[in-house]
Amino acid sequence: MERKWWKEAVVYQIYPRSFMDSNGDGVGDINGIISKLDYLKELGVDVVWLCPIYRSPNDDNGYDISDYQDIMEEFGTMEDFDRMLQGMHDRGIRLVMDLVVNHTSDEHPWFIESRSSKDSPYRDYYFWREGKDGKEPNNWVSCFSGSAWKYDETTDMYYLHLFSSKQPDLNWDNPAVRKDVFSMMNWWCEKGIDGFRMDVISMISKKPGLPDGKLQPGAVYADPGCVNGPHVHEYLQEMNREVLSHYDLMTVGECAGVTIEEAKKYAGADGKELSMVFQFEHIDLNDGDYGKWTDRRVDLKSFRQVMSKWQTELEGKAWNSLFLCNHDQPRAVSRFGNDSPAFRETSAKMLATCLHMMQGTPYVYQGEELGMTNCPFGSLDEVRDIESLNAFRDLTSSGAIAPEDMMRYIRLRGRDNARTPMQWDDSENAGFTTGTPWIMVNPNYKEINAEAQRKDPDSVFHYYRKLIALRKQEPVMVYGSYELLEKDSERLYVYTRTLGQEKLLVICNFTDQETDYAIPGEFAQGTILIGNQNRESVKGTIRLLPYEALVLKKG
Ligand code: TEU
Ligand code: CA
Repeated sequence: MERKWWKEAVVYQIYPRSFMDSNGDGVGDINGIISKLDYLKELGVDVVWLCPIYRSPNDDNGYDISDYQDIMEEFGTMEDFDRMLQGMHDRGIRLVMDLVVNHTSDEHPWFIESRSSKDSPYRDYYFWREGKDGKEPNNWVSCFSGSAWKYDETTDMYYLHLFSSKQPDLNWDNPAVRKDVFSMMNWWCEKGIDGFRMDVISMISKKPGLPDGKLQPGAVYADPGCVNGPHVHEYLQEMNREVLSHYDLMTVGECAGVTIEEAKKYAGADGKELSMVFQFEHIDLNDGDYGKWTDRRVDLKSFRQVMSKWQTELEGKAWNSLFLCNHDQPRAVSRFGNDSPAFRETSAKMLATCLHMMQGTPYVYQGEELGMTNCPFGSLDEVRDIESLNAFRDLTSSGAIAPEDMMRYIRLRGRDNARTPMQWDDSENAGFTTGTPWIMVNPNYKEINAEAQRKDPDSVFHYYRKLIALRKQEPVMVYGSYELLEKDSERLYVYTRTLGQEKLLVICNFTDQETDYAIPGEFAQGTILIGNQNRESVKGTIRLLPYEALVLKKG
């Protein structure tokens, strides 16, 4: 397998609005990030993926961009950005930027021009269509509820927005759009950034003719079926030729709806498109009748089956990215582990072990390295996320979900769980801001914060540090092949990684029950590489503690 720096790296994701506020306005900013670069260095991460910092009216926290080559005023200036990039590079940390080019803001000059008249040279930068029988041009639903079309009086036509109505979709079938996007990307590369995380890149090629989707019984709008469209690979290969291949970059596509077959194209070892993809199959496992708005839990069997499928099927053909949470997801320990005081730290370490020992590039989302949990939002007034707010409005007004149930689902699945301020210390507002934070601070910051954990060698923080450091010492963690053991266990997730003579055995107890496990003979002389309990040695049959994780290296 070809060695690449981005296969050996660990990525840390920063959501700038919630990371660190330097000037007391309650909003995280670039100078705040600069003040925490030594913290990232201490953790040992190699790459930062920075969520959007571009100029934006903030309808979707920066995923609605009005100028790709300028910085959001609340976050700072381009000079601040340049200092941050330099500060990262000085510490051996690379910077991957969020690239949001499926859509722009409706306040982007291209859209303002496009909207102004049917003859505008920018008209075909977006999707404009006539209404049908006084209604929307087709039945597509927006990812943020309601129709994906918005009527615009100026020209008496509708425009397409797969996300909020302030995020009109760019028309990638127009070569001028591609050319402008590519030149913007080259501009950032010339500045010296090290890669891109590509927002909903699997949706850029729409179905020709924009046909109606298949309506589910009782539904008003249908899934647009816009993922992995007919030209997506052609456009990414063009992007690769025009931009990516000219620099030494790490690229990761956010690919909702990606299948194994598609992933082999997006992230194929031939390097024609991207370095790796984010797939969401394990993330979508606990969806229900109303998508994510449910209290279903993920069960170990389906989780293990999905993860194993991606591990084995991409082996040698494409590259995985490994993540359990991000800025759109609830906190990993709350969702996949157990965030009660008794098990929070142990289960957070177990999940980290299970993930970082797999084949692929691991991602740590800010606060995950502290075992930060979901937030007990009291009422809708405390919710900021457009997705949750729109879904609450639609699903409760139609009577589909009772308001108190919906509030409960938001506490379990809402994106704001990931967006509460980073918990730096036990001072007011968790040390995030001296002002009023833009979103509530999780009240558990006195127990869970970076300062306390940096001092405690047994903390989740130091466990992540150790895992990240191990990756540098153990090529088998990066390049070893994966094999699942104990396929039918109700409690344990056990697998091996093998590279030549090197072999690791990874044992994770996903339950709050003690569980016996017989160590396979070939590991009888094994040593403990890492574990979340203070075991000195292991032999024969061991009794695993609740949420215990243990990695043995063949002797
Ligand atoms: O997310 C795309 C996406 O699929 C999510 O919006 C998803 O529908 C939702 O979060 C699941 O709960 C990307 C960004 O990561 C997200 O923050 C943006 O809101 C979105 O694109 C639009 O740019
Ligand atoms: Ca600020």
